[in-house]
Amino acid sequence: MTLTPDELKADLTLDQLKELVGLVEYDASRDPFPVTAMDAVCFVVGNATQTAVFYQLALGMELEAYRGPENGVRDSKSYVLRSGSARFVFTGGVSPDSPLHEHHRKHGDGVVDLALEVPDVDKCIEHARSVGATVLVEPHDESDEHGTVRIAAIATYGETRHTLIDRSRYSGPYLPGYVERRTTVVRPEGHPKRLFQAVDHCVGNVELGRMDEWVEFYNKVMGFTNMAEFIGDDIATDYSALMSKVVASGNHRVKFPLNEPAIAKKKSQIDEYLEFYDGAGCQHIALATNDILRSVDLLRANGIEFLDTPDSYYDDPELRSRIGEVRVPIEELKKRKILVDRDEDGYLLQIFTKPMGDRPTVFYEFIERHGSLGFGKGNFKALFEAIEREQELRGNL
Ligand code: TYF
Ligand code: FE
Repeated sequence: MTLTPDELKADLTLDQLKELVGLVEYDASRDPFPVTAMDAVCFVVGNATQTAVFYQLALGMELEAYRGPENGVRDSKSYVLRSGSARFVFTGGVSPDSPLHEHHRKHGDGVVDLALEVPDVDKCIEHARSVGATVLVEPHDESDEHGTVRIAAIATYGETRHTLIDRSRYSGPYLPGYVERRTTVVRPEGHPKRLFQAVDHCVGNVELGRMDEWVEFYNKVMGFTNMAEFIGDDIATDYSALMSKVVASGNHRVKFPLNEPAIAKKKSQIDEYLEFYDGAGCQHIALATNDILRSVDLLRANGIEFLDTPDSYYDDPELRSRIGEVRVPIEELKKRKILVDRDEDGYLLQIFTKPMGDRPTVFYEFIERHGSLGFGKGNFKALFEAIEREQELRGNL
């Protein structure tokens, strides 16, 4: 297992990364579709220029690259932001007839591409095609003065895609066509370098009855394996109103939980997403931090709103005994509404934002892992109750 150039640039060590996102050993030589890491999470938004400033100010990200009319791309503006090894790209339409506006009218702000870094684009595409995947972009080279990238793309759920990128022969700020552009934001003194270090997992919401189809897609096309954590029928009807399975790349560097609505007593939060996103799409992105307390304090001060957790969650003696000792007194978590879960491998701290945009669709999770490779199964009940309280306030329950 080695670090990617992006991870090295973010001065993360392999040990730090293993702790941050929970990596496992595996035999890459038998992988039909080797994946190194997430390359970027790419969004189409209503106003990329303002979104880029918001993510710098509120989420502490650094602007790194840009492409737009000034570089000969008349139709769109794209801003590339980074925090540690996490890269987000925000694109908006410029000309009135840009197809990006059509995408935005339908879905609102959303994720269009979960781009993956792979060592061999052609091998991945050959395998994907042989098992029936839709190839959206054929493998090809793109070059500029910084070198060459090999690029292709396959379709996944909804209008989402996975671009596959081999950037081992490229040293530019992002991709050919982009120019370096640095943040003009001046951080207050004592501000930490970053509020999160890596993407931990990206969750997809798919239509009722289609979760297993998409799990099979990731198994067959991308060689991803199923992780132990899932929400089945039993839990679904009791309180979650959703079913969930998790697929992961060989070493777990890339983890994709998949949700579908369940027919329960209440309208599922997944149905609410599907209605307002107008189809399947990416629901939440979990961002790994090594200091969730500090991150949450700063994010709140920057105006980010989180889901509420009732005091009873922390006062529950069953939770207290199950959790045991964590790195801070439970009171510190209670003050900030941070959730905590423990399993056989260790524990994790996590918190969820409210939806980031106007529609009740995309949100973020912040997660600090201490050995646990899970997703906070012990918190599902408290979490889903909190989500449903918001859903009810919106009149969608
Ligand atoms: O990614 C996960 O599985 C956890 C739990 O709608 C979760 O973050 C699952 C479904 C959901 C919100 C959170
Ligand atoms: Fe999650």
